[in-house]
Amino acid sequence: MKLGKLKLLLRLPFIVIFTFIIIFNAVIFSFTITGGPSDDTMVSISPESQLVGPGQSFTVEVYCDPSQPIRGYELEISFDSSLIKAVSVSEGDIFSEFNTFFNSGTIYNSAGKIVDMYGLILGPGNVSEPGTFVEISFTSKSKTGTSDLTLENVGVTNETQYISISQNDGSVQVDASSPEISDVIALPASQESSGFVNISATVTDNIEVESVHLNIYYPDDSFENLSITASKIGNTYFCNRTYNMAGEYSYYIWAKDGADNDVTSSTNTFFIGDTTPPEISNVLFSSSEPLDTDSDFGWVNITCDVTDNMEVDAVYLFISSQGGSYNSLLFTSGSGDSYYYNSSTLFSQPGNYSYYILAYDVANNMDVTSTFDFSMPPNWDINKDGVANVFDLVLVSNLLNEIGNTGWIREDVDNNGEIEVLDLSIVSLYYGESWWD
Ligand SMILES: [Ca+2]
Ligand SMILES: [Ca+2]
Ligand SMILES: [Ca+2]
Ligand SMILES: [Ca+2]
Repeated sequence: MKLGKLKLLLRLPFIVIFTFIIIFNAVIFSFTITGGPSDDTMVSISPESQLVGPGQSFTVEVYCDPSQPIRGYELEISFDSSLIKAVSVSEGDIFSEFNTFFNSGTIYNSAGKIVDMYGLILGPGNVSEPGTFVEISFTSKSKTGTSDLTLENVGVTNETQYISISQNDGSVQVDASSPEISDVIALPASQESSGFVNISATVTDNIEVESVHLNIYYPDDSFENLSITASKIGNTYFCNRTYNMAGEYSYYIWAKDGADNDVTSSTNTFFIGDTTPPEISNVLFSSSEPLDTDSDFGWVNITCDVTDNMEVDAVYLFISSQGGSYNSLLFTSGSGDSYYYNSSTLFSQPGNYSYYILAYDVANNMDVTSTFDFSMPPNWDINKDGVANVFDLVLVSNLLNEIGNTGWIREDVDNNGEIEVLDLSIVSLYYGESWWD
């Protein structure tokens, strides 16, 4: 007996420690499981929640984690019949080591219920490992909403009695609405090669946008599909980058929500290429001195410089005589950036002229100058004041009998190199005439 007592004394600390460990574990265990005391067998909907699209098949399992050996179960489940409908029930794997007696129950879709699902081990045997009681196939309808999946009348037995259980219900969310895409825009819609274009779109969803892609067709018809899901500010998704290939690009946005509902925006375009107009500068007008309507003596020369970031295509001179319509004439390309129009006939008719210069680059961008005026007096209006009168005669008379190069001054009206009475006669022929208008 003494020896027995000693053994008990020696064991006492271990007994105390083990007892403490058991109590401690029980306390911890009871806090880690929600929904019931630690000795409950857990019956749960798995997955606890899921997101599906409209008309989509999905499955739900009724999962069991026994706290003691079990050998039978029964259960019902209810759901929102406006959102989903049950298709079939099949036996789970929890008793797969045994022959079973299983009843898949009865589906009442209008009431949103499946009743009389049960299963048990045929003959002796029990199970302590977790597994599924049943697997239920559902199909979603076309309405958005969340259906609870509620376990009802759940019973689990061992060999002798129903055991205490705790249940975790679940839910399924039906997302029947596709994301919406708006404000699709590329800025600028026309950009220089290698310049930045920011393509953006507002994408929203009733639940959650899962992915947004930018699809681009290049001018050579090559295609690029870029995820822009991560490039967002608020609900605006964007892609700001450069493009080198010149030409027209088309693009659209594609978006998908978490339930695989997708949507495609309309197709828009932007342009990469030369968008900078040419520049006309240094417009200069020179003419024969003196002015002369005779093309053997008179001439005009209009020059300008035209530059472009890419390439100048053509430079035009537009001329209107006496307020009439404009006629276009092509400038000649000179050295470097210079262009000129040189003519002895362009202004050989007396009158008032207006002209301006217009330049195109190869991308059809245009620059135009302001309008310039030029007056070409007839040879008989010596002082170019618009009218032939005695003062013009006096000017010729002042130089009577002087000799020079042909047409060296306006007083040599007939350009024969000598101031003569004949020159006076030509002026007097037009005496009192005005050419100004
Ligand atoms: Ca949605
Ligand atoms: Ca240009
Ligand atoms: Ca005059
Ligand atoms: Ca003369």
